[in-house]
Amino acid sequence: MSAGADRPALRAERLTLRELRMPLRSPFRISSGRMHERRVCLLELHHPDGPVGWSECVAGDWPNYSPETIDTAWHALETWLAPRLLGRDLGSAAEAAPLLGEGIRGHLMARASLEMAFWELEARLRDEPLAALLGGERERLEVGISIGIQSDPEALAEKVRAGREEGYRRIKVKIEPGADLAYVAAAREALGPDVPLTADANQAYRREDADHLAELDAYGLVYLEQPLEEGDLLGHARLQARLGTPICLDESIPSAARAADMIELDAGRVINIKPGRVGGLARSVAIHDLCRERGVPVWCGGMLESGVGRAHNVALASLPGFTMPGDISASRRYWERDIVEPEWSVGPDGTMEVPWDRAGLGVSVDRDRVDDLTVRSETLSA
Ligand code: OSB
Ligand code: MG
Repeated sequence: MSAGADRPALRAERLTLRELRMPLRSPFRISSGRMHERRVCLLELHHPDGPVGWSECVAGDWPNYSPETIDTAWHALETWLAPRLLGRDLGSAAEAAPLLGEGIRGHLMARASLEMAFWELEARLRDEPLAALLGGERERLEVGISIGIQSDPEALAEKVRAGREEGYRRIKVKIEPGADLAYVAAAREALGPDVPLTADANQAYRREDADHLAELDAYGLVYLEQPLEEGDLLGHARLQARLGTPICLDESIPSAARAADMIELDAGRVINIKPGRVGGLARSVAIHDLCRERGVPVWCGGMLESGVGRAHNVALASLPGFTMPGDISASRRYWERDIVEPEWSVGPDGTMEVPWDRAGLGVSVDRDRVDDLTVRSETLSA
């Protein structure tokens, strides 16, 4: 698609990077680490005529979920990525991902953040919701929550019950060796047999743990997320053959090609798509399209995003292949106060509205709030 005569070209002259410190309402623990506060990396892409595109880089403080961190992403953006796209006319944001991938290995979260800012900028220039630009259809999304590892099964049961009372359509609990069977049992007991429950190990198990993991079959999980190391597709295939519970891959899937391998090997039967992990929205849509064609359900994951990253996830999750509830919870589950207006909210029926009536993200960025939370910023120019 090329820019129409009445629409300015998709182009950015400057990129502002900001690091915000946002305290989490409660600490979040996964098998490889605990987070008390989120170091949020925000991108603001400036079109020469004034419009801006916002996005968020989901890389963490520490390389425990993936090798990237906010600091490596900042470095990649300023050194290799922004110079490649600033000052350049793009026909559409779909051109960004291939340009950012040429001769660059990895750094998918950094690449994703810049790519996503171009999508938002294009949506603003076209005066269309981001969901429309991506091919979204849903008016409302069914959403779930992800509950970190708790001190004991009783504490988890309490959180699970509270999540359910808020209406969430699916409850996911984090597990690790030593905090698994009894915890999942307590969660299942708290929910009763019919509420969708899942568990996420964030790679904490080894192939030798297959017998142990097979005991999870007793709890009727919708899926078991990322039990083994990210590179171990063969191990996941062997484990899947031993389990009644479907495996869902998260960290293992950076691309549509790897998703195709998963399907061919039967290394997993569900995919958690996180645009940050896979290098952006175009690559997310490619995984979605492949999975849809092959009958593999997908859902949209989360990385404890601020309201800006959440907006991108909401738009993506409105595509028709996202048939399972995502990790897209209300702003107030994470933050005392979010950086967008209105904040993201979830109805008592566990659904979130896709903002079809507003262009771009569908929410506005609260600049005063952003300024208050910013600890460093840098503007890069073409
Ligand atoms: O594996 O899905 C994960 C948070 C940080 C790192 C990894 C993961 C998560 C979550 C949070 O589960 C989901 C959310 O943002 O609500
Ligand atoms: Mg996960």
